[in-house]
Amino acid sequence: MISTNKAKVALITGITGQDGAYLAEFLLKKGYVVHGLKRRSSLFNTDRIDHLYQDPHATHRNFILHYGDLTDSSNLIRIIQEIQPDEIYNLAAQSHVKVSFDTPEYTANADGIGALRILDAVRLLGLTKKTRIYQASTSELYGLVQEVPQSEKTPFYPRSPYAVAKLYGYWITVNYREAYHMYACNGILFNHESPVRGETFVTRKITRAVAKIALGLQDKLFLGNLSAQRDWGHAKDYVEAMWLILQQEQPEDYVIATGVTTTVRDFVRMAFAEVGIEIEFSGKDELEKGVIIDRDDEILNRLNIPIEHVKLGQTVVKVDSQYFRPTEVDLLIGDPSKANNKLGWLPKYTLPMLIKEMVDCDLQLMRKEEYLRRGGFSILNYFE
Ligand code: NDP
Ligand code: GDR
Repeated sequence: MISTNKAKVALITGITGQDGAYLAEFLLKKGYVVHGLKRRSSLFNTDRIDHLYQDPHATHRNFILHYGDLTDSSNLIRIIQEIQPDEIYNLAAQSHVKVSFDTPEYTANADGIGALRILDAVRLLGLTKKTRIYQASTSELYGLVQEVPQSEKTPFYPRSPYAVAKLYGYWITVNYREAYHMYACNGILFNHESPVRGETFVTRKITRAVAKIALGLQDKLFLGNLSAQRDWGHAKDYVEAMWLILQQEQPEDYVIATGVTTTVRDFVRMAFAEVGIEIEFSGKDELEKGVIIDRDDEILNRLNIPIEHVKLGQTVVKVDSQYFRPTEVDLLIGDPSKANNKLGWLPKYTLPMLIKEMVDCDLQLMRKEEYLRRGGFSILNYFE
């Protein structure tokens, strides 16, 4: 049986993703009954939410998962009808910008039409007065720089199939709000990261590599455009903003950002500095590389990192053009004034705090890998 003590009911699409996991935890703490939409996959894909899992045979549950997909209208309609949610957070998406160039049609279907399917399900089910909808819009909408910092008034110029699909999601949300008087809002969120960020996004790719290089498990980190600038915040702060957006009297769209921008190159420097390694970059474009020029023995000792893993003069970062995008977004820096003033939202994390948390967690994770490797357990060959 599902709890019915008048707790608010939320549906989160994309619950197995980074933001879905943080938001589920946040809403559960607020006393919500949380339903999540989960895709069927050939392997378990619930690592980020396993700590929230509740026995499906238990009498009272406030965390319930449903199989579903944003490309499947009938399934969405059935789940929404069954749950009758007070709030829907539409976070599900093919969210990788580079991958969207390889799978543009699928990305349009899931990220663009997916948003329409949610909105239209609520409309068709007669829930427009009851159900509030949050649409996960993105700073990628700004794309080619029109002005900085970017605010709710800055014109959009999307630069990838992902961003174009999200542009549709943005405008269909505005349109349904105006046409059917729905409480439907866009959060235009700038990049936000965490220790559970997907491993192929640049921040996590960097923090994982820093941990592996420090522990002698990897030699080099290959990256694409080091000059891209991003406004990076922490996912934990950003899911609170999502919730606040749905608690206002009037439905409106909000930019959520820190207002500080940093290059990928500086993120790399800061992440290595966390483990006591100083990097210097030299060369240009595809020939740019990062070399270890100094080390801080005190930090290395404190973190129990063997000094022999940190060789002065060693190249640890190289550029590989396979990570370049056909069209790039060079500079993102958000103006969160509206969210600060109207929602009272302020991020608690700074970028150094975020990087420290991510590097610390990845060091812990890689130590586990190192331990397994040393014990001969790392490679299980099923196919021998
Ligand atoms: P993730 O990539 O970590 O998570 C995406 C989630 O969507 C996963 O649960 C994934 O499932 C699910 N999903 C993908 N395709 C489908 C589909 N067709 N049907 C149902 N579920 C699907 O993204 P984030 O958590 O980082 O981002 C959440 C949302 O916010 C996304 O919409 C993203 O585009 C947007 N966004 C993110 C920002 C960021 O910096 N993180 C900034 C601005 C916007 P599975 O686990 O099975 O892959
Ligand atoms: P982004 O995030 O494209 O901003 O989209 P990502 O971390 O993928 O890239 C950020 C910047 O880093 C540059 N870069 C690399 N990126 C990746 N992934 N891998 C590399 O090796 C690499 N080297 C350099 C990229 O070119 C880019 O400029 C994220 C996603 O979460 C979207 O879903 C979300 O909408 C936006 O943030 C806001």
